Amino acid sequence: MRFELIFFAFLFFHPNIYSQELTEITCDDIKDTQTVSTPPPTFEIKNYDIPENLSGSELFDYIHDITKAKYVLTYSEAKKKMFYDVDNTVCPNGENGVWAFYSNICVNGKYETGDKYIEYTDINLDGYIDSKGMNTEHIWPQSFFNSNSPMVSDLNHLRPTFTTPNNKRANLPFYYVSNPTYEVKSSGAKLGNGYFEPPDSVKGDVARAVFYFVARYYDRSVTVSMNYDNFFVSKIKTYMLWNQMDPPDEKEKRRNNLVYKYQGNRNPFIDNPSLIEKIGEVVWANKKPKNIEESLEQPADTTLTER
Ligand SMILES: [Ca+2]
Repeated sequence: MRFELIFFAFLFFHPNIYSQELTEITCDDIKDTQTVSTPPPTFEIKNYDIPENLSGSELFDYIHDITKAKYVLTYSEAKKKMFYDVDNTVCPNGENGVWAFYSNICVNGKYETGDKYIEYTDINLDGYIDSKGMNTEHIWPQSFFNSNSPMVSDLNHLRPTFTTPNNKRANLPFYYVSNPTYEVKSSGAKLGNGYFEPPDSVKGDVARAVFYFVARYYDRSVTVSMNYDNFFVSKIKTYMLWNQMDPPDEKEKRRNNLVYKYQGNRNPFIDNPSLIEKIGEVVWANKKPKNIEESLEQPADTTLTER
């Protein structure tokens, strides 16, 4: 008893204890947001002011620089923001809900976790009932960057999907599929021939997210155990076409603003899709991620030139 009293008196009157704690919280805030209990900051929603005269490589570099996030959410925070706000809009019945990205189906609700947006019957007509609801799709697959931060939590390339379409897509490149082995009949998403074809409703969204990812992260290790040529370079023309075929709709523009609110960055190709053309196919093909440049120097590696 006496010992406890002395101990609490020590805690109460010892100024160093308090200052030390305060210092630790400040450090954690900078290096690891996961341990901080204070809510993440939010930013006043703004658009980028991109000089009209920029094009090609200069425009690519400019976009690379301006799209750096002002705040990196933890992966768990990012998922909460996505399900509760960023991708939580209005369903056709006028109530809140989340659109399953590859299924083009809206599931009512306002929850922070995907498992609450349950598929009770096979509403997306893919032959499976996703009783575990939705999870988080990384348009640029996590395995290509070892689930590292900041890529893993960057809402610009995250989307809510039913669990089965997400599993089926796995880490496949996006491209047209002619003889599908799996199909989401509610939307037209398909799997086959080593590719995943997103539905027409989000082909442009996929293309703009991929172009954003390359511009933002080409200087990071984002091509681990993958064929960059098959995944991106040989698909640039197709992605450019998808960008034109499926221009940004209100949902995509709204989410772009909300991403800015939470991360302090946005996808400029959603604000102005013509920037993709202005950078140009050749520049997109030549701005290869760092580890690709390194592996290209090894003459034995032939997989990179495979089409
Ligand atoms: Ca289903």
